[in-house]
Amino acid sequence: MSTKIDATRITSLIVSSFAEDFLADVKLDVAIVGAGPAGLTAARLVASQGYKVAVFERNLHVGGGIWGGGMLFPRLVVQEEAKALLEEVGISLKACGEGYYVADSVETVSKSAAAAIDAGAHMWVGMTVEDVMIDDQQRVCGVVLNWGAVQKAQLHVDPLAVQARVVIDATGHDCDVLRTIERKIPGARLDTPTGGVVGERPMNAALAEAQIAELTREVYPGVIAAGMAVNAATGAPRMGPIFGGMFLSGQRAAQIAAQMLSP
Ligand code: 48H
Repeated sequence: MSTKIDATRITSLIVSSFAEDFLADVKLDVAIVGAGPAGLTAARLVASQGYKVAVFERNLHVGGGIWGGGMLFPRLVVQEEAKALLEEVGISLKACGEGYYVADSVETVSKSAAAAIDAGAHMWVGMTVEDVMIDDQQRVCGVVLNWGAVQKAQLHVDPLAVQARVVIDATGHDCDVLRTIERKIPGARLDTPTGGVVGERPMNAALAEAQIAELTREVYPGVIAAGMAVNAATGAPRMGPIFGGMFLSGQRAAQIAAQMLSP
């Protein structure tokens, strides 16, 4: 039987499928903001434990800073400690000696995203987290969403809200969720050296990579910071295009989320 093409049928399939899937994600165990290496790794590892996970990404594509590699050369370097996290999703690594490995950016994005989806994580692209929801104790209990395009066009459109038991700020250099908390919750104290967003320090790749998994933690009640967002929040140095720490931080964030969710 051949398919009888009907434009209005296509329209209704798109809208009804979107509505059905989005409504299923209105109450989550974990909302992950940002689909870079830290967010995608956390998504895969939390979802694989059976938790209900969705990733919200403001761009129409996932991958964050992976695509650009180092200065637009689409390659990433990872170190020995992170090797297994890439290999377990099927990314081929070129061994370069002394514990260095090189991965292709397109393969890394594609396989990291596919593995997170296969583990059960849902991906919502083109959606910006513009605010958080808080409960009466000022704990973060969800994210407030708008279309990325609405934000870019600076339209006055009110957002929608999604409840989450844990939120992971994986927004990279911006640490957007934590900055929102600092700006909007009077007296909010983040678990950082200053109680607020410190801002990332200049490059020290060795120190940054050594610290990042350990720095990954619940920075505000209900919110874990992962990836570059941790460095920006806590005043740690940047590391340039060595990406192992991003995967390791995503893994640590998934472990912390599972501890927070376990009864
Ligand atoms: C929805 C948002 C929002 C928002 C931002 O930048 P990323 O790749 O982040 P990480 O931490 O996973 O990886 C960092 C790495 O890419 C990097 O930049 C490195 C290693 N830099 C070192 C150096 O020295 O420069 O991904 C973050 C994602 C992006 O896709 C954003 O579009 C997205 O988060 N995002 N999505 N709502 N409010 N803010």
